[in-house]
Amino acid sequence: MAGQRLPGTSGRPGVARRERAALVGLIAGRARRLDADRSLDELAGLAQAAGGDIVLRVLQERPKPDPSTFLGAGKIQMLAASAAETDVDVVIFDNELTPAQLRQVEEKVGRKVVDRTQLILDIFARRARTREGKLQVELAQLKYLLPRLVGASTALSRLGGGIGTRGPGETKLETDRRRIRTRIHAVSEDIEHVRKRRAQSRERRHKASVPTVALVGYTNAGKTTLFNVLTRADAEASDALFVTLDPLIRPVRLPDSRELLVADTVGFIDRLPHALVAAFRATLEETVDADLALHIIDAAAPDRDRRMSAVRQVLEEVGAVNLPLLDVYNKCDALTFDERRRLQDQDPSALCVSALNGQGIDELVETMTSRLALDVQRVTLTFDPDSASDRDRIARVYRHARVALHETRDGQVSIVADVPRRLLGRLGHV
Ligand SMILES: Nc1nc2c(ncn2[C@@H]2O[C@H](COP(=O)(O)OP(=O)(O)OP(=O)(O)O)[C@@H](O)[C@H]2O)c(=O)[nH]1
Ligand SMILES: [Mg+2]
Repeated sequence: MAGQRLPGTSGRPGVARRERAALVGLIAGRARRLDADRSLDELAGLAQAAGGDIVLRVLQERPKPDPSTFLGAGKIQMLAASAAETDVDVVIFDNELTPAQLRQVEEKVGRKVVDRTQLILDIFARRARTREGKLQVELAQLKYLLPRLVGASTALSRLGGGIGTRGPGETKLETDRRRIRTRIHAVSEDIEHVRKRRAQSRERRHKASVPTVALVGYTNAGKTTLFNVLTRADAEASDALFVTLDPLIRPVRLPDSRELLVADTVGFIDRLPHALVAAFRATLEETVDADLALHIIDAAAPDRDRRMSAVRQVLEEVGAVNLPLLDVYNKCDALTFDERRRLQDQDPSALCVSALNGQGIDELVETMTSRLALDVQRVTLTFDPDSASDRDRIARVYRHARVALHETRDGQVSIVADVPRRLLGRLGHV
C-alpha cells in the first residue's frame, strides 16, 4: 500500500523494499495437483498483496504433513538450498502450521517462515483504515499470537520485520501472555461498543423501513466495482486482494424515488482464518442482518465453484443461514460466448452482469426490487381523521408511497396510493 513501509526490509529507512518470497504447498491425501496449483496461485496473489515478489514455488506430494517439519526431510533440505540460491527473504506456507512446525522449519531453512493465516492477517493489518477495522485485525492477531507464545524467545527473535510481522505484534510481543489477555479483553470490549452502535443504526434503518442489500463474495469478485455502479459512488476498487475491509453503506434511489441501501463489505477467501471471522463479526453482522444478499461471483474465475462454496461456508460460519441469497455472475464481459451459454445451461436463472460495462445491471436492479418486494401495488386506504394513530399512518403513507388521490368523504379520509408491496401490511391496507 502506498506510503506503508515494510519495517526492517530496507537498508534505507523509510523506503519499502519488496521481499523475495518462496511459496510452499502440500498435495495431501487425495487432493489433486491442479487444485494445489490453483491454491498456490491464490497464495501468490496474497503474498503480492502483502508486498512480496514470488521467486520460488515448491509443491510436495505426501499423504499428510510431517508432524514436526510439515514437509519431508529431503524436501526441507531442498527448500533450504533453493531458498539460499534464490536469495529468499520469506518462506510462505499455504497451510496453517503448528507453533512447533513453524520453529522447526525456520531453524532448518534459515529463513523467516510465515503461514497462510499469518499472511492473511498481515494483509488485513495493512488494509485496515478505520478504528473499527484496526481493532478487529488486532483482536485476530492477538488471538493467533496467544497460543504461539510458548516459545517466546524464538518468537521474539523473529521480529525482523516484513511480511507476517506487521501490526500490534511488533510492540505487543514484548509483553507476556497475561498482558496479551488483558489487551484481548480491552479490544473485545471496544469492538462490542462498535457492534452495539451498528446494531442501533440498523434498528433505525429498519424502523425507517429502508431495506438493505449486502454485497458478499470472494475477494476480487468485483463487489466494490458493482457497489460503485449501483450507488454512483467512487469507493476504491482494485485488482489487489482484500481492498475493502470496512463496510460502506450508501442509499440507492430508484427512478420512481423508491429507496434502498446497499452495503459493500469485506471479501471472503478459502480457509479464512477463524480468528479473523470471529473478530470481524461486527462487520459481518451488517451482512447477516441484510434483507437480501447478492452473492457476487467472478464468472471468469477458473475455480469459480470452489470460490462459491468457500463463500457459502463463511456465510454459514457467521450464522447467515436464513439470509435470502441471490447469485450474481459478474465479469460476464470476460466470458466467451460458449462459456456464457454453459453458465446459463447450468443455472438458467443466473444473472449475468458486468460491473465494468454496465451489461445486465438494469435487470439486476429489477430482480432486486422484486425480491425485496419494493415493487408497488395500487391500493385504496381509508382512515379516520379524528384518530391520532390514523393520522400517523397517513403521514407514513405520504413518506413511503406515491399518493395518487386523497379525498375526505363522510368523515373518512380515502387515499389511493402506490405502495411498495413490503409495506402493505404496515401501512394499513384496506
Ligand atoms: N472484466 C471485468 N473486470 C471487473 C468487473 N468488475 C470488477 N472487475 C475488476 O476486478 C477487480 C476487483 O474488483 P473490486 O471491485 O475491487 O473487487 P472486490 O470484490 O471489491 O474485492 P475486495 O474488496 O478486494 O474483496 C478490479 O480490477 C476490477 O476492475 C467486470 O464486470 N468485468
Ligand atoms: Mg472491495
